[in-house]
Amino acid sequence: MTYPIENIRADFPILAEKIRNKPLVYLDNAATCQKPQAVIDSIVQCYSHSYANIHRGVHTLSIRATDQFEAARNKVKTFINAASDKEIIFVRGATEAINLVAQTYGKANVQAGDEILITAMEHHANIVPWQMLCEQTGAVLKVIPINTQGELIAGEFEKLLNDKTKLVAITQMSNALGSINPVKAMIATAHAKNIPVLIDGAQAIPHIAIDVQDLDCDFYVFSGHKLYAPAGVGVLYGKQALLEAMPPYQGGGDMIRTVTFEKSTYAGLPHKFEAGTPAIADVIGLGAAIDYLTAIGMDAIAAHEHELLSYATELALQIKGLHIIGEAEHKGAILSFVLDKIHPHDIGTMLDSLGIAVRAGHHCAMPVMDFYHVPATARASFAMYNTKAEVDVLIKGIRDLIAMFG
Ligand code: C6P
Repeated sequence: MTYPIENIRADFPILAEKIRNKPLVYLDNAATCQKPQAVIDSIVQCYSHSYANIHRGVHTLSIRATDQFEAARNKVKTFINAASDKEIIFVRGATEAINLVAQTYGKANVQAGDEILITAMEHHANIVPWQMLCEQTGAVLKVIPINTQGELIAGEFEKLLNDKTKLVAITQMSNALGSINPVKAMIATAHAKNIPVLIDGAQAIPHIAIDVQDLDCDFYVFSGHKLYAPAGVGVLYGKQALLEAMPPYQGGGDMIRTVTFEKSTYAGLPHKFEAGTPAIADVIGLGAAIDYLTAIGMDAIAAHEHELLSYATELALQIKGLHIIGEAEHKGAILSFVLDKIHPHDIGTMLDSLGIAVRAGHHCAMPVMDFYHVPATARASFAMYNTKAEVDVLIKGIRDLIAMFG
């Protein structure tokens, strides 16, 4: 079946926007992606017909909202093939999910002298929470190095795993480089030494079909807003036995069973980790995004984006003075680059004047910038609704600005 690109584009109202009198070419999808009408409608529907607080009221609206909220949890469970709804914890995003694991699983299991192992291509969200845990416990952060292509150096992971390693926390796909890591094999290697693994799936989830049982990861985190869903909601997947054994993260309403001034007891999973009123409509919106993606098919989306990346890479390589940052053999739809003599921020600003949105900066991955000795990169990141014609506009824009300023 041919990929229904025109229908998909028509589903995203913002793609019809003009930016500076030019058709919008939105290539900042790794930062956050745009929302299909089905997601926007689900939020309008919620606030128009089904909105009330969840898990609390006996009235009809509360029951309706609760049913839709829990239906979204079940959709997430199916989407990533978790074994149970109890393994799906709604949080604000990938960042909160990692902090949750660090401050609950980490505090309960990590002691002075222990090690947490990450990679050199992590986003700050998968570095800083572990540094904070290390400061609190006296544990040590260890880092798997990368080569200049932006791949983990073969053999280094195995060398760094030892009796002191208490957790491995790795990104499935780098936001700064696009590299896709062999996480399934790495999880098996860590498990052979009884070490649990957290996968940061923030970048991978919109591009790759995820099966957490097949990966056998212990924790998997992602944000809704990078998956065509509203911002403010994300998911922590954890294996049930691990989540059961972990202490709660925050205290408050909805996460308790009983409360007296002397002692409180906690609710079961998943509510133990969901203190307070959640982003009800946004969770329902996440469910709608999953329905939308499932109808198109993650494999079809992956194939389309792969084609876009190959096309963009081929054209970018022909531009003199353009250097791609991140040339891993296995890559997701991210093209990070620098230009001779033109600062990435200027690239971003000048492309904006042509209606093209790219991100320019360190991408919350400062250690990656340090490794490549660049202050920043320009980053074009592709989504299910982008086209080769848009890649052509980007490439022409880059060529024009080199001609003007290079
Ligand atoms: N990367 C980017 O432009 P939050 O902010 O919690 O939704 O996601 C954090 C996060 C964690 N891991 C990875 C690999 C990420 O890419 C991100 C977010 C965005 O690259 C915003 S900095």
